[in-house]
Amino acid sequence: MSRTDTIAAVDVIVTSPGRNYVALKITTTDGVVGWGDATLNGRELAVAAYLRDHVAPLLVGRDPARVEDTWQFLYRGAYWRRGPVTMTAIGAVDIALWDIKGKVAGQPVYQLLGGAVRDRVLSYTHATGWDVPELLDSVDAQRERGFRAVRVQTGVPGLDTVYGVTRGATGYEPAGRGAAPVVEVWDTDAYLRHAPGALAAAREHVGPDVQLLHDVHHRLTPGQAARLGRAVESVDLFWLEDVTPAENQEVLRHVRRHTTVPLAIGEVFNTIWECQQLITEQLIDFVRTCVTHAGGISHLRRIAALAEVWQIRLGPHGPSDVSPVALGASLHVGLSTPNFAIQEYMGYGPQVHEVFQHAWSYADGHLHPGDVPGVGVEVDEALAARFPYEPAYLPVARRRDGSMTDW
Ligand code: KDG
Ligand code: MG
Repeated sequence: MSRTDTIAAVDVIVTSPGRNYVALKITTTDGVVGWGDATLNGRELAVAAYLRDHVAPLLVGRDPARVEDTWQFLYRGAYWRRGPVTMTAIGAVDIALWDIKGKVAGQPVYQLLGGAVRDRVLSYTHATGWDVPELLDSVDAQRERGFRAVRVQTGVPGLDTVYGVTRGATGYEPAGRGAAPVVEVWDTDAYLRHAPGALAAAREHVGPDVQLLHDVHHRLTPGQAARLGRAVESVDLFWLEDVTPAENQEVLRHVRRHTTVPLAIGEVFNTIWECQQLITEQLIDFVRTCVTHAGGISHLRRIAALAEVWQIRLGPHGPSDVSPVALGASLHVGLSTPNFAIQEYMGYGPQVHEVFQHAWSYADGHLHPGDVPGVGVEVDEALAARFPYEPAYLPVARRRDGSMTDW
């Protein structure tokens, strides 16, 4: 890169190869292209507009090498702090600029972050079954694919729809295509009666050597969460995720007082400031912040550094709505960050792999970001254009009495 190299163009690409993604393309005057992920599930177009209308005009003419200064400029310069739309937009720019920096240096991003501290990144995937026998089959199938860590979710007797499970299907995709969200009926008591037994059955089935995880998806009060934690202690979970909505983080103290089950929280957090209390009061064991939604590689590294002081580890969000660009970026952090524990890897449909050509790879329960310069994910723009945006929303949840609850 010449010393006069500047950002020449910033383009936002919205594509739907099976599900919606927003990709950010930054091109320098030397012709180097960096890719970022700006996908915010169910609110994709808000981030696309934020980037197109408010960020792109500010980036043109800037020095692409100034990654941290650009982060500070977009964060402090907006005046309005935090929030998923802003932080996802900043995250996309940050990932794209790290991609450019790596390509200019001829190095994979993890080398610029200090080099590898491990040979590969442990990953977990999803097992899903409407009932326990179906779940156990699904766990077996994921173990055959080499996974040593598996998230287990089942249907709940009496409920027709449950987070993490699709009746009669092997895969699960949370976002539903259509002009409005699907309404799911939720019953916490039915869930609490069923979940401990299903998790115990999974443990009995796999024996001690497989890591099992479970996502409660923000559904419980602190008292219910404490009871569930106690009830599943013998299952020896790797983590129990999002037991409460965690907006009021104080309530996690109650959960901690009653159970030693490892807690993971943070996939909906956007900055270090939402993580701060949970980390410094040791209310969780794993931070789930995602490289896209929490301000990119630069900010995820900051969260990791704070967490390291408190012996808390990272287990970033990685469902299908976190694009292959973001997964690649997360893996560069994973390979180079000592307190990175595990990467969620839900996997993608075949069209996604065609649109997003990636150097990262999966083998034997682990992921590796690859050794090409930059982040290592390129978007096939011509192919992406063949999959236009389709309205899609995450479901909403109502209790049996019709009142809204957390999905
Ligand atoms: O967009 C929301 C989904 O990504 C989320 O529901 C998935 O909770 C999730 C997980 O842990 O993967
Ligand atoms: Mg989750």
